[in-house]
Amino acid sequence: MAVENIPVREGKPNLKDYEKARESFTWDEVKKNFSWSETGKVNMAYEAVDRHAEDPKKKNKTALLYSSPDREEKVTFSDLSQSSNQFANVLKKYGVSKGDRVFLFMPRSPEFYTSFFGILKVGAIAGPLFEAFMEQAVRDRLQDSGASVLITTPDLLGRVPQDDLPDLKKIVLVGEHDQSGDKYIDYETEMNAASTDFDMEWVDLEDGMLLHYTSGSTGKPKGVYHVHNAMIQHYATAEWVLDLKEDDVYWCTADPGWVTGTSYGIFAPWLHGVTNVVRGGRFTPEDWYGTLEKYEVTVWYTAPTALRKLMSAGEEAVKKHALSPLRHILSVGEPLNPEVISWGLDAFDLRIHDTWWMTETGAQLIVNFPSMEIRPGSMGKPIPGVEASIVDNEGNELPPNQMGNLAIKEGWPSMMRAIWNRPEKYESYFINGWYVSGDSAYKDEDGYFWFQGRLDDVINTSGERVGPFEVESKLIEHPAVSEAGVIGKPDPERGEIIKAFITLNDGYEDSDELREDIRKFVKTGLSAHAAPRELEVKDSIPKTRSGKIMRRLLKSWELGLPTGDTSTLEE
Ligand code: 6R9
Repeated sequence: MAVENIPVREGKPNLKDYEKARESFTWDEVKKNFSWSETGKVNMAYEAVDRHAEDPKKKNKTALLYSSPDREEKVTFSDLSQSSNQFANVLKKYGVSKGDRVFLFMPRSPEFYTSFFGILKVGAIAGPLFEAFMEQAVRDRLQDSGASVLITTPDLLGRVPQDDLPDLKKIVLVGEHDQSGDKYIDYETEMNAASTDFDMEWVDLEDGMLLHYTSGSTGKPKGVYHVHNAMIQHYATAEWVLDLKEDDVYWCTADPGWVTGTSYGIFAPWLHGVTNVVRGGRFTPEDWYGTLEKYEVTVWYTAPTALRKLMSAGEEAVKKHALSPLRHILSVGEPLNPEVISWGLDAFDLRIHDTWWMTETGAQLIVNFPSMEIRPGSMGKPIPGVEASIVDNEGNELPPNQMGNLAIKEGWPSMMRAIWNRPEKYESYFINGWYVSGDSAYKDEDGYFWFQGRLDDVINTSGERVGPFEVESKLIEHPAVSEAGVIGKPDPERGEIIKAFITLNDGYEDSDELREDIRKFVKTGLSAHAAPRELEVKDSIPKTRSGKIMRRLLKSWELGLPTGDTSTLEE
């Protein structure tokens, strides 16, 4: 069923015509909003927190509205400024300095945000990890980054490797515990003893701020490295795309282990001094509608997988709640189904605005502005200061309506500056001055971009990127599994689900119990979202002559599609 284009809505949103604005735009205009444009001294923690804490009109404003099933808290800009100063003092006391990597492996909580800004204040690089990670996933990231300090909770400590991490000097424990020894730092004790004054470590715009690990189709997860300069784009897109204003109550549902949870769950709202809702705990439709209602959320940034779940919870669920303060909804992470947009019109009487970007791009690049007609199924158009195109494999631009590589002209402010430890990997993203995203798309005659799929094999399940290689590696660690090939299989609710094809070692027979045992093994060894929902036992796994698993072929078989070129298939 085709969903009709949705015209611009007059009324509350900012209807500035950004397509016009792009003609004369330069990023220098945005830089004028920051004090560093005059002083040359920069730190994201200053612009997002301390600047508001210094402002008599803003210091007692609620920065963080935190709630989880068993805890509720309001944190002002002044509170957050002081507590992050305290934590910066703790880090400094234990020798953390500029450029060091400090990782966070903990649930969303006020302490998370305090620690996060404490890390930035000493000039260190923050590495947020999903709390769902299992030991191997934590190990890979701590090893590659060479993190010297990890902040975690006693509950999660069991998944922190105790060996093979020579760089890891200290573990900060948030919450009651019975660990002793030099390696452990008690958060509460140290915070109580620490001063609320701290001399900010001023850094350069190009100094490191953040490492986000993300999965590729081969090899270990890669560390995408971002610098303080990214704030220029976080600030601008918060205004243009999120349409944030002084008295908004903003809720970004993303976990800070995902780039959306930092760029838009921390930086974008707080650079503007906007009240930010953070909800911990598991997703339920009732709870999410309840959160929107209770905090009178006005701007909401979420993901298609959540919207699809809300949609399947039915009309009753939404009509029970008073959501009239809500005025703007946005989505990111995977294609936004036209059906969901049309449901949103009924459920909220609002348009849902799709946005496209990646961990590597650091901030939104292709979006639906409030000032644009929405074409359901399209990701929208590039923001001012960004040139996007469709190119062939040599980096030549293709004409409208032709599918190819979605690519961005190098040089936007929030672009990653490196892949940690892997310069050759970083270089491989760029062809002929274009950053090549790995997504395929086309552009229509009017400049709207339409997503087609991932060009590599990375799986996107409920908005989480999962590398098949990671899952395959874990599968073959199971004593029964000989070989494994993993693909993403289209799924109406989750975007894709993980399907694994395996061969068994001698002495093992296919059975429901065995497959369930293997699933559990991946779940506890890697993470719940990486566990295959479907598992099929085969006699062999197709591979190339050089030994690479042909996932493309597995996928074609699974979906009953033509198999394409199989010349490299091993006999
Ligand atoms: C922010 C984020 C990036 C990949 C990207 C693409 C997919 C993101 C999308 C979308 C269709 C959208 N993706 N937004 N696909 N429509 N609006 O998601 O970062 O986790 O690195 O994923 O997600 O495939 O290449 P990340």
